[in-house]
Amino acid sequence: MIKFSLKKSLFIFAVSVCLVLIYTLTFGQPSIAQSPIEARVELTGTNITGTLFLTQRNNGLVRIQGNIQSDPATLTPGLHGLHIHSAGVCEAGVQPAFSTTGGHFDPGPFGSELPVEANHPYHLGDLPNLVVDEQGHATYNVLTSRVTLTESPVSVFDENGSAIIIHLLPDQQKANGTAAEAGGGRLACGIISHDYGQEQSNDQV
Ligand SMILES: [Cu+2]
Repeated sequence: MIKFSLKKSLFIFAVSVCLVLIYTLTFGQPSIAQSPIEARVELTGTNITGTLFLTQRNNGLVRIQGNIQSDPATLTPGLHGLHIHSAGVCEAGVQPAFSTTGGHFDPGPFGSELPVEANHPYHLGDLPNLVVDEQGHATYNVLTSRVTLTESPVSVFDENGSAIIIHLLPDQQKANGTAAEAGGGRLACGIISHDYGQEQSNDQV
């Protein structure tokens, strides 16, 4: 009888140890730092302002949406190239303006950011054109599977950050085209920021 109880106690002890071990392995690991799934871009350029909100969905797609206001004499009605560029540094005073953002975001191993025309329109940062109306207003709303906001090999939050650029000309999305055919000069720039802010343009995520 005593022997049986001892066996039983040992069994219960062993089961308890196993349960503690399973619990520790399951819940006790330090959680992997979560990258943000929302981001914001404040675009500025001569007579151009705008805000874009980036939201990563559960399936990994990133929605980029927001509004741009401008003087239509600067940001002319029609199509304008819009891309994610490889560095989060917007400097209007350099020549050419906003060249501090580098080429189009295109991390390796076969990425080619510069010259811009080399891998266009297959850079991960290549996005659909912005459509500007007669008043100089534009609403942008696209989904991309090319980049993430969370930590990944294609995250826009890499070591030097990323920026969004609005170009002078339409992006003709042409392979083996010229830099001008990929949008030409840079009119507005905004750093992709972790700070999503309170306001949202809408909840269409
Ligand atoms: Cu660009």
